[in-house]
Amino acid sequence: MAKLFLGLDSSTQSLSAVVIDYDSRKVVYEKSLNFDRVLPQYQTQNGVLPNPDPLVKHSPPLMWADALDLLFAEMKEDGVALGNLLAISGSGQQHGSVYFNHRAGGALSGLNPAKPLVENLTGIFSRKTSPIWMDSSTAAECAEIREALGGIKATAQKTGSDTFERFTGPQIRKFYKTEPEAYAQTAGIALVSSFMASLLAGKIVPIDHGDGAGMNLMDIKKKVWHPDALKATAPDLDRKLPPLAESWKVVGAVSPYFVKKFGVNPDAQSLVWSGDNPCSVIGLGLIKAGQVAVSLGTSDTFFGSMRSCHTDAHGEGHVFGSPAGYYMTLICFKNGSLAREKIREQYGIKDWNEFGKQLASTPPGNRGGILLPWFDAEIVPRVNQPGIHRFDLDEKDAAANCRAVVEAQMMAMRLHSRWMKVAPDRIFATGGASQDSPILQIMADVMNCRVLRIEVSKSAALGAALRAAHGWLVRAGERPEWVKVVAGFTDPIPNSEIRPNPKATKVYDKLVEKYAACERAALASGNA
Ligand code: XUL
Repeated sequence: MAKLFLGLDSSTQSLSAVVIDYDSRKVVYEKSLNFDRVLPQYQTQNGVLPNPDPLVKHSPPLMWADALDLLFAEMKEDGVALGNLLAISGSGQQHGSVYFNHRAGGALSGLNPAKPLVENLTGIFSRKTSPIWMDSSTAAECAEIREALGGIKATAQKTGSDTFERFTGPQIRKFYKTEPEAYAQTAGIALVSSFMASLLAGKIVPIDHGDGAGMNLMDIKKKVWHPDALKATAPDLDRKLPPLAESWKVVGAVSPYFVKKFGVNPDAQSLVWSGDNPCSVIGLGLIKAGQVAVSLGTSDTFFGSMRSCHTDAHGEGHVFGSPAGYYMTLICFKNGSLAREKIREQYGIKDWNEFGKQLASTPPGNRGGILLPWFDAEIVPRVNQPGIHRFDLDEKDAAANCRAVVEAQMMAMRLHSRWMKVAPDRIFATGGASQDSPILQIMADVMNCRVLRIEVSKSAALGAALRAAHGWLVRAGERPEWVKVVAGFTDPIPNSEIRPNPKATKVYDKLVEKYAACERAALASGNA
């Protein structure tokens, strides 16, 4: 019988499923439900509730539960062999939190398949809506927690990251400060990932080390709740948080609700879920320490796996637990495609092919011309005031400006990933702009590293399915090697390797120092 594993991904805008056939190394089913489209009654826009305050971004947790019911109904209707599933795990948008009252445990263990899931959950929340990762309304709480923990460097050393507005600890503190009664009635706090896992398991389940690290509450080295961080955040937090667990922990059989209602295998094992980025690390095959991927999307993210835990003293990057056992890092550059597109539009360049030709017509190093493309407020480096800065660069020179935007992005990656102390032997490039070889050539030259393209759709859901397979094998007493678990599912595109050009690399070894000085000058000028 085929060994089937299900991976789910509860993201900001949708809930997705990927089913893998482990022995034939194939994805046999994929489906995505868009919240706004299939559940319009929750009135979300791109999965988020409208709010007059632009800094506040919440979503309804009942909508995520409703989507789970719908997705299982669709899988059944589509003929997915749910009765043969061996294990299920999932991935959740990171940082978002769900607040339960004392009725939650009983409701979860007694889920009635004759009723919709949401009806079963009526009256179990002490807070109706969940703040999500897009929320940036907790600047005051970030400052308070950071100060109590001893500043940026100490906060990062203790919890893996400096305090960030979207991280769960500052969000919990804001809830405690603004709604103290509702906070007092909160018996349990879950992340999106552990909330969804609790629905599937029919009980409150642990938070894994991958997603737990995105809270400013977990001791990143010991992987237990950090007493100083709990104290700095809100009272009685140790009683409200679930335990932490390894990402491969099996929490029990799937709830009878899913067995009776949709015909899921009663022996199917339910695992803890993890965050979408830790799951993507697996879904992109980054299982060896030192492996790095760059996703060139709306924003550019640089993430990879790291054997021992180094944190960023400047507080720009994050360290999370990797589901493969070590650590993973994540650096998010907001001005990714956004900045590339703005430059392309500004110079009237019709498409990316043409943009690539402009890059090829200019020399590596751009004759010393530098652009800081902070069209939007930037996360790394922290830039609150958007602005474009040019150094030794003629604004009228279209080709030089095209090269400058890409070189700046790659040099920012090189500079701001130094703290990771990881020298990758190859970088996997994914996301829309990874189709463009001239962009990848600049990446290879600046980073002095081979670049390979990898195209995995739904990398978080695939990562979750692979985690389900791994956890099931561990439970069966096997010692599955991650390299073997991901083999065949996460291979780079054949013949996509781009090698660094040694001459160009030499140019960038020097230019990156000039770039760093330009960043410092722009930040010091107060315009940034
Ligand atoms: C990571 C982060 C986002 C969310 C998106 O820190 O905030 O990538 O996980 O789902």
